[in-house]
Parts: sequence; structure tokens; C-alpha cells
Amino acid sequence: MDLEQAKRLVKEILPEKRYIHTLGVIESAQYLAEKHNVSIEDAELAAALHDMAKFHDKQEMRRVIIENNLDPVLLDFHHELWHAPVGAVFAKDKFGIINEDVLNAIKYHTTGRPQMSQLEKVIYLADYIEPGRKFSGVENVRAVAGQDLNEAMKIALKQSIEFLISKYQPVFPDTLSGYNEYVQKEK
Ligand code: DGI
Ligand code: FE
Ligand code: FE
Ligand code: FE
Repeated sequence: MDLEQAKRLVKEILPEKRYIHTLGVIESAQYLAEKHNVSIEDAELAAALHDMAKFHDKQEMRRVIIENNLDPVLLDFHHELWHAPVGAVFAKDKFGIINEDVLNAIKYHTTGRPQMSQLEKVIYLADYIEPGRKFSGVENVRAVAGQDLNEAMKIALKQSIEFLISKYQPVFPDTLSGYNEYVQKEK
């Protein structure tokens, strides 16, 4: 599947606003991939598909998680986290994507995780900094992401965790482990 096909497919699935967000993520992913020597084709495909399950029925997402033996801890967390791993299952089963790195970039785009590949970081960050994102703190990450993926991940994970904590929201374990890795890696 190429980028144009992927865009056409998600355009049919997603509401207009989310489709526009997706176009922004594609643009940022292309930029970051080019800067960091990551496959641009992989980055744009993962970006195009990353939110494909965003508006999928909650009960059906629960079923997909159980049937595919995905991390059962997901079910203890807000269903907002489910669209990423479920999207990866759909990309594989419905769209025939077999590239594991692309599938993992979709799977971990919301929570992050330790030991992320360069492509996974590019997609996580592209989702965070795409031109439509306006929240405070986004400029920090935008400024750094083109230069240093690890530093940008460290800031993005810190800010995401701070944001969740400020609302007394639970933080998914992978997000915390990912953050720990970047601060422990500190040169
Ligand atoms: O799908 P997007 O809106 O483009 O962005 P996303 O997939 O990165 O995040 C979706 C939502 O998930 C966002 O509102 C924040 C939330 N989220 C991310 N990590 C965690 C989380 N929510 C909880 N409770 N815990 C997390 O660790
Ligand atoms: Fe998402
Ligand atoms: Fe995100
Ligand atoms: Fe997104």
C-alpha cells in the first residue's frame, strides 16, 4: 500500500478534523524521517494509518484487544489508549501491512514505550508536534525534534506525564518506563 492509497482509505473512515490532523502528522513525519535518516515511505504510511481506529466502537476495540492477546493492562486504562494497538491490528488485518516497524509505530504512538525504534519515535513525535497542535509546551518539542529525537522524546514524555498527573489521570506503565529510559540514558 502506498501513501495515496492509505490517505484515501483513512479519509473514508475518519471525520474531517481527524483526517486533517492525519495530514499534519504525515507532513511532520516526512520532515522528521528525512532529518533522522528514517525511511520516509515507512514514516508516511505509519503516519497515515496511526489514528485509523480512533473512532472505532469501544466494545469492539475491547474484543480486538482480548482476541489478539494484546496487553490486558490496557483494559484497566482509559479507552482513549486502545485506538493505537487496535489500529495496528487493523493496519495488518484490513490493510495488509506486514512491516513490523510500521505496525509498532502505530501500536505505540499514544503511550510510547522503552526501546523505541527510530521510526516509532518519529511517529510519536510527529503526532505530538504536527502543525495543528497548539497546546502549551508543543514549541519546546518542535524546536528539538528536528535535531535530537531522544531529547525530544524525553521532553514530550515528561510533558505528557505532567499533564496526566495534573488531572489525576493514571499513567500507563509503558509511558513511565519510556520516560525513565530517556532520563537514565542522560549523557
Ligand atoms: O490520537 P491523538 O489525539 O492524535 O493523540 P494520542 O493518540 O497521542 O493520544 C490520545 C489521548 O490519550 C490523549 O488525550 C492523551 C491520552 N493518553 C496518552 N497517554 C496516556 C493517556 N491517558 C492516560 N490515562 N494515560 C496515559 O498514559
Ligand atoms: Fe492517536
Ligand atoms: Fe500522541
Ligand atoms: Fe494522532
